[in-house]
Amino acid sequence: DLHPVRRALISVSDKTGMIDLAKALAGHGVELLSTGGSAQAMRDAGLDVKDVAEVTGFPEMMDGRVKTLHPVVHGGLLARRDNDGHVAAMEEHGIGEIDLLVVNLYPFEETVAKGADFDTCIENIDIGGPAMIRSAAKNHAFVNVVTDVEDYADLLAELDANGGQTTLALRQRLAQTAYARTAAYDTAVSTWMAGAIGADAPRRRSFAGSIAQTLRYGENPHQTASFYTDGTGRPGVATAVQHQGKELSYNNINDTDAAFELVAEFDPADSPAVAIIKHANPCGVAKGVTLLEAYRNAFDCDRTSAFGGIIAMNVPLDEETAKEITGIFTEVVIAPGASDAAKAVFAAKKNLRLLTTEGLPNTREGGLTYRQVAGGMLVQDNDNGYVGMDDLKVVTKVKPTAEQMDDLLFAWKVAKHVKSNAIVYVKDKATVGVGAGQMSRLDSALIAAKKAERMAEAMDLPEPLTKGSAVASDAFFPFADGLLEAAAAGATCVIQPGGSMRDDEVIAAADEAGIAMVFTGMRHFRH
Ligand code: 93A
Repeated sequence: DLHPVRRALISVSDKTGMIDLAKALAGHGVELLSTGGSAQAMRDAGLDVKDVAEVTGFPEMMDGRVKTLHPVVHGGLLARRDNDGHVAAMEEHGIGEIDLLVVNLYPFEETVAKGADFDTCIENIDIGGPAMIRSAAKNHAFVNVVTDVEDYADLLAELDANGGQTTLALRQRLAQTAYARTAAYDTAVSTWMAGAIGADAPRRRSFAGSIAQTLRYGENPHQTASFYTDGTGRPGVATAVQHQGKELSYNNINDTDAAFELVAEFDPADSPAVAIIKHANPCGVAKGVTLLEAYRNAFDCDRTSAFGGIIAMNVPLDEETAKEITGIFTEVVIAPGASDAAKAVFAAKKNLRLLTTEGLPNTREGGLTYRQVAGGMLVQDNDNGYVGMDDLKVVTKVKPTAEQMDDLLFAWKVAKHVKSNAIVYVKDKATVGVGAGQMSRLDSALIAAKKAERMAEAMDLPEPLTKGSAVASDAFFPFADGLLEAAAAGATCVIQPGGSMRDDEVIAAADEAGIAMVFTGMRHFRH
């Protein structure tokens, strides 16, 4: 199954490594064909190269829209070398075999990411490139198709090892990679277009991703995994710069995302905020006058769980906070920047990963989330729902004070990022108890209160910080029991969506307990 490479067509937008590749091919006696810019660059490097236009007998036309779309090119890529009819057709029409196609496409994804206008994006949709890639990949029994600069080395290694020939195994792998590339490319175009023309979001969209990293393993060591970026350029773990520390793991990436998306709910112009995440749930979130204060208050919510956590902040990391963070073991810190002094503090902690981003994600922005189920996929708008002061409806006799309102809205923002059933107690703009992921809302309320009791003991406080706290519930209380549990833990005000059949009972219970309650009219389930 070895097949020689005698003639190659090179047409690349990203010209990284192209000259070295072309020189090595010439060294194996391979004839080089190429398109405009690629041919020019090769000629400038002193290589002997023939223009595709010379072979087709047609000039590149219509601003390059038509340059390789010709039977002389596609016949040369698609003809089976072991089929007499195909060989006869080649002879009859003067078509020469093309054994190697090297193509990378117009940078459509990068053009979109740069925020280019509609017409510019359209102009950057490559047509001739994907057509050739698909032709060559179909005929991989004879033809090599290289679409990734990373594969140049493998190709050359085979040519060196086999006297200018390649194995079927390599051609198969290259063909599979090629189809993955054209599939991702078309999906990127379709996803962009859905947004550009305002198409109903979850319909007719599919995931467009490029592989960014092959991970050491998945959620568990026996699972393989990789990380894909979607080209949206959203600030976060996918676009962050890693300054130090080991490679991120699957779980690190998942938790870092949860941490940064949560902390981005808090406007840095208002005050610094910190979120500490364990297993995708927050074990402490706080605002502070300084970043250091925010970190300390977040840490005090659950000092035990914070060990080995992931920390996100909404302002650049400073030196004092960096010093404080190094006091315990932390997996990852993500921030919209870090001072040189802060980086210097972290440099001593080799295993601590520091990621910085260009700004914060906009949590109000639209987008899609995907979740696989056996045999299918669930696609929905991301939860960019927002509740402000004006959206709240006071339903109890007692009204929350301005300070309680602040804590209620803070608790509500955190609850949005806690796995359901979520109960979040907050005091003075810091979480003091988080109940996550329980099958009953009552249990979440109990667990959160219990954790607050334990922290009070550990910190020698006279009473748990849930005394006099604000509490948020991500969905309505179906019965009064969950609310009564929160009241028993000391909550004096409640925020919840409302909308239960038994709202009247729940409101009556709140009135009886003398606590204030507001309805948001919006639910924040998160599963
Ligand atoms: O505009 S196209 O869709 N029409 C074509 O016929 C065509 N053939 C190759 N784009 C086409 N290409 C693309 O040109 C290749 O995929 C590659 O990205 C680029 C290389 O152009 P140049 O060699 O002029 O830099």
